Order: sequence, then C-alpha cells, then structure tokens
Amino acid sequence: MSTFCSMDPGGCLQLCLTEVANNLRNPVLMLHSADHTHRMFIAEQVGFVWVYLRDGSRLERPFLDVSGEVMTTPWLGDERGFLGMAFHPQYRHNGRFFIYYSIQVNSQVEKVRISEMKVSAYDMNVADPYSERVILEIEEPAANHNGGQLLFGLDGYLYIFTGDGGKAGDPFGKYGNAQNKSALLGKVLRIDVDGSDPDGRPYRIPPDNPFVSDPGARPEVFAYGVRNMWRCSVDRGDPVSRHGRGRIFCGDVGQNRYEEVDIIEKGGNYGWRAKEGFECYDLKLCQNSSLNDILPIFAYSHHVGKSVTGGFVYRGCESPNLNGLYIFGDFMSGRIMALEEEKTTGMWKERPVCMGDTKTCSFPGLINHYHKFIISFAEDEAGELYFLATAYPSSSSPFGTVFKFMDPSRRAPPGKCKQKPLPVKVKAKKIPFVPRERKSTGFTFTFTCFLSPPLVRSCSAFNGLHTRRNKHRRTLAFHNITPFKTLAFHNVSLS
Ligand SMILES: [Ca+2]
Ligand SMILES: [Ca+2]
Repeated sequence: MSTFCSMDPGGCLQLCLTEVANNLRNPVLMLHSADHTHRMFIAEQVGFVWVYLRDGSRLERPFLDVSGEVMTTPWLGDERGFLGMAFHPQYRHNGRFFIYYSIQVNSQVEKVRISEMKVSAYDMNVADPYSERVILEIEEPAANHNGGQLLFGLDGYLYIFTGDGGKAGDPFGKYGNAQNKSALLGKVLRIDVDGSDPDGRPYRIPPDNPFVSDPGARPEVFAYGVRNMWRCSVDRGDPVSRHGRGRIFCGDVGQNRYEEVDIIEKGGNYGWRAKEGFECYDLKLCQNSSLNDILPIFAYSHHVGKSVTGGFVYRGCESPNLNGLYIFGDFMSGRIMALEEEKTTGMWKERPVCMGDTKTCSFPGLINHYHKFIISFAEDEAGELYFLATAYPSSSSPFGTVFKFMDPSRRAPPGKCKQKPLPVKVKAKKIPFVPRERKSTGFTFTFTCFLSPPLVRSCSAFNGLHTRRNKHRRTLAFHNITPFKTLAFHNVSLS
C-alpha cells in the first residue's frame, strides 16, 4: 500500500484518463500489430477495422471491411457481430491475422466463424479482401454467448474462447455445453495455425493439448467449463523479474449472481454450469465429487456489476506504480476494478481504484470521466493500457470512445518511455483526431432511457445533446437489458 501515494481518504488509487479515439460504433477491440510501427487497430462490432497512427489520426480507408459478412443488428446488447481479432506472432514477416465473427447461413442457422486473412501486398494499412481462409465454424444454438476472444499464447498457438452457446443456464444437451468436452462451445480451444493437418483440417492439433487421447473429447479443447469469456489477455510479465509472463487472464461473464476473473490453465475445468463464481449453480453437478474445478482468482456479486469485461495486467512504462495490477471492468455498472497479486501466496486481492478528482487530473489533456458501457480493454505496443467504452451500446451508434489510463501519482522519468517506431507508409487520407470529451469538471456522461415497461421505447445518450422531461424517465435502468449476458431484444431508437 505504501508505494501508492495518490490515495483519497477512502483509500482508492486515483487514475486519470486521456481520450485517444472517438466516434466509434461499439468498438469491441483495439490491437497493436507488434511490428514496431505502434499503429493501433480498432474494430467495430459491425465489421470494420480502422488503423490509427501514432499521431492519433485515423486512416480514412478501413484496414478491413467484413460488414457484408458479419451478422449483427443495432439492438442494444446484441452479442453477435465482429468479435475478435489476433495478429500472428510473426505478422511483421508473414502478414497473417485471424478474425472471429458471427454469420447467418441461409437466413437461418447462426454460426461463429474463425478465419485467417492477410495484409495486402501493396498497402500495409489494408487487408487483402480476397485472402480469407476459413479455419473453423461453430454452430450457435442461440443469439447470445458467442465468445469472441482470439489470442496467441507465448507458445505460438492460437487460443479461441467460445461461449456456451447461449440462452440462460447452459441448457443444451444433458448437462450443458460447457461441461461437455465433445462440444466446442463453452471452451478455450487451442490450435496450431502454422501448417495444415494430415486429416485435412486447416489447422493442427498441438500434440500436448490435454484431451488428445480422450475419445470423448474434441482434441482442440484446452480448457472447459466456460460460460462466456469476454476479453482475455496475455501477461507480458514483470519487466525485470519476468514474473507472471505468459499467464492468460479472462473475465467470465456470470449468470444471475457472480462475475469472475480466471487464469487459464491447460486442461482446467472452470466450473460452469456447476458453479457460478465460487458458488454452486447446478447443485447436482456442483456436488459431484469428480468436478475438480479451478476457482476464479476473483469474483464479485451482481451488486457491483452484472457483466465482467476482462482487462490486462499493466506492464507499461509510463505509470510504474501500476505494474502488476490486473485492471478490468464491468460492462453494465461501468465500474473499473484492479486486482493485486500477493506474491508469496499467489492470492489476488482487490485494490480499490477510482477516477481522480478534478485537481488530481488537472494536467492539460487529462480527464476523469468516461462512458459507462465498458466493452473492452487494450494495450499498445509499449504496454500502456486503454479501455473502450460507449455511451450507448448499439452497433449503429457512434458513441464509442477509447480512453487511456494514466496514474498521476508517479510518472516514469522523462525520456525513459521513448519509443522509436518504424515508419508507416500511408496511402490513404488521414483524419486528424478531435477530442470530444470535456475537460474534467466533475460532469459525468449520462445515459438516460425513457422506459415504457417492459420495452425501452427510446433512449437518449446526451452529453449536452438534449434532455427531455418525462415522468417515466429513469437513469440507468437496465434490469432487462443485459448485454453480453442474457440477451433481450428491444426496439430502441435514438430519440
Ligand atoms: Ca450463441
Ligand atoms: Ca467459473
């Protein structure tokens, strides 16, 4: 505790923010390509990926446009769409990257598709639209819980995080998808995308996958008992001791009572639907002595938030006091949280964080407020931490903003965090970044819905845009809209 000086009387670690991108429609992820260009790639749920340069500008031409293939709707909390992307660890040399998105086949069957694509041979800021190679498709029995995380582990393998298929309580099959190792849903999958398989699969099974010799299991399964992991990340490790390097952290969205954070282990059973957080969900499965599940490193109740968004362990340079903290949030409550590891026991404890007050965040460019719906977290090539949030969670509403974390209590010495990015050859028009968030004033972005139960009739995101008096007006009444958890469809329009 003593290393943190910027504490308020309540004992929380005060953070400030800077706004780095805006006008985004449900930005689901932001990635760097690890090719020393320090570009950022931001994906919108509708199926666009945009390139952002170091100077903050965005290229007018998208890196990728698969909006014609992607299945999604503007409905609040629709969990279908463009959901995941990962650059190959050797992207700099081979230009390969992977995407994860929802599709609809014959206007009926819904699936998630994982594909490989390549960058254009002529423009480093554009994907080759004809390069798509489908790696895997999985049928989705319901519109929600479509997973969507892709990442490469330090082992060079591609990890795919699927949801349990959807509805509530993992109802499919005898005991649900998540505990069924012959189903690809409700899993962490691990595949080798370098080279094709003798059996004709477009990928290989890593020989040490945990269930390769289990005839009742799919060989792709790396871990199971997953409900709907939404955002996972690989820990870069402590910059000096390398402690923690390679660990994969995930937020697994809960059902009715608890949200959780997990560290993924090979062959691990993460408990769902036997357990939700530390508690039993399905009593019969939970009391089965063979369950042998891995408990979360942290869980919080629905009094705190209702849909976890997994984050990152901070390993950047600019805010040295954040090193080792796992920073994550909640989509529904807008809460940002942090966990700290007790090195001797390996236990994780919550470290209270809050937005700094106006004085703390008074430095030019800093703000201390953000949009409520936290969709994703991200890190840049240098390891600095960001989150993506929107004021209005519809894939057609451009109220998504990217915020960067800054710890005002201790900054790295001048010059220490200087980067030497490789040049980026730009062929498209650059659109300069124009911040929209106001300077810190204590004003918080508010989101109001006009409710005419049970349907939300109209919602208004207002930041001075407009307000309206209405006796049905309620602020932040979202009990029947639980995006990334249990889907409820509503007719919603911006008023
Ligand atoms: Ca689904
Ligand atoms: Ca669990």
